[in-house]
Amino acid sequence: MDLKSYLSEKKQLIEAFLESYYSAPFPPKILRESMVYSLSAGGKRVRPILCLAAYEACGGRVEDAVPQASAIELIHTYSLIHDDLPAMDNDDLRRGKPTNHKVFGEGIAVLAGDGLLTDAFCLFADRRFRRPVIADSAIAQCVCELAHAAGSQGMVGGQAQDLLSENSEPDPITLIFIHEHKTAALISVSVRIGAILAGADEEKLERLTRYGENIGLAFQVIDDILDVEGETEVIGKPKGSDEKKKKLTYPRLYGIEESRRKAKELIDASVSALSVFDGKAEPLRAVARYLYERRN
Ligand code: GRG
Repeated sequence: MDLKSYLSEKKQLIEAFLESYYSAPFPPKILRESMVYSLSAGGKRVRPILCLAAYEACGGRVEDAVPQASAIELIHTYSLIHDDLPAMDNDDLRRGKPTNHKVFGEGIAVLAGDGLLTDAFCLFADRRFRRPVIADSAIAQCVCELAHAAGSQGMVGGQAQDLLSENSEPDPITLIFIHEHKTAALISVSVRIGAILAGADEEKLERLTRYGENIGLAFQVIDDILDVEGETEVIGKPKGSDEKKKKLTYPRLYGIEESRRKAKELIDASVSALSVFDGKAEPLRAVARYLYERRN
């Protein structure tokens, strides 16, 4: 399949939706500007694309799940804005542009993140953006799973442990906790949401959960590798920042070669989990391979 066209088509659907969602002005003007600044800064849109690809693999029509998939990107963008704050990673560059607080100030950056996070759930459950093929019960289950994955026992918990582990001795159990919670939880729930919205049966949901958990973890291992080996201009954030902050990462604990081997093993496991699916899951297989080879 032509993955490049697939990714670019889905990215366009998501970006067009997000643009229209925030097209109407609301006061105070700077809050909306700040939210739209980070949202439109050009991320890869991996999480909503995975959600749409899972929806499609379970027999859904991509167009029907675009609003709910886009809501996940609001949560991801909030996490990046907060992650860059001086109290967290204190970064100046994100997605190749000055970070939100560098442009709008810390107070507005915190609130832009809060706004995106909260709006995500409003959008997800909003009847105006729900196609009749999607059941109310599926929306309720997804809202709960999404909140759990983003919250204290998911992404926020992983971020807290990440912060607490700076300058600490390398420890494999803590490393896996951070990666599974900070990064894999949101990626994996994105895949599950696609399946739940499409009304997938237990076996398909279980297989897609396994797929999501494996690529979620692989995604962060590759992110760790890119922080060492990537180019600042390509990765869109300063190279070597993990090392500078003495972060607990795969390369720090295992070295680059072993990290790459681990990432490959996780990607292979994710693709194997899809064995019960037909050709409709081809985009999910291709995305897994693309994530392994990505340069940004
Ligand atoms: C609650 C104050 C407060 C903060 C929470 C949870 C959190 C902030 C941050 C954790 C999120 C984080 C930065 C995870 C790292 C995951 C990661 C690899 C992000 C980069 O994702 P990409 O590559 O980015 O998909 P693009 O720019 O393509 O969207």
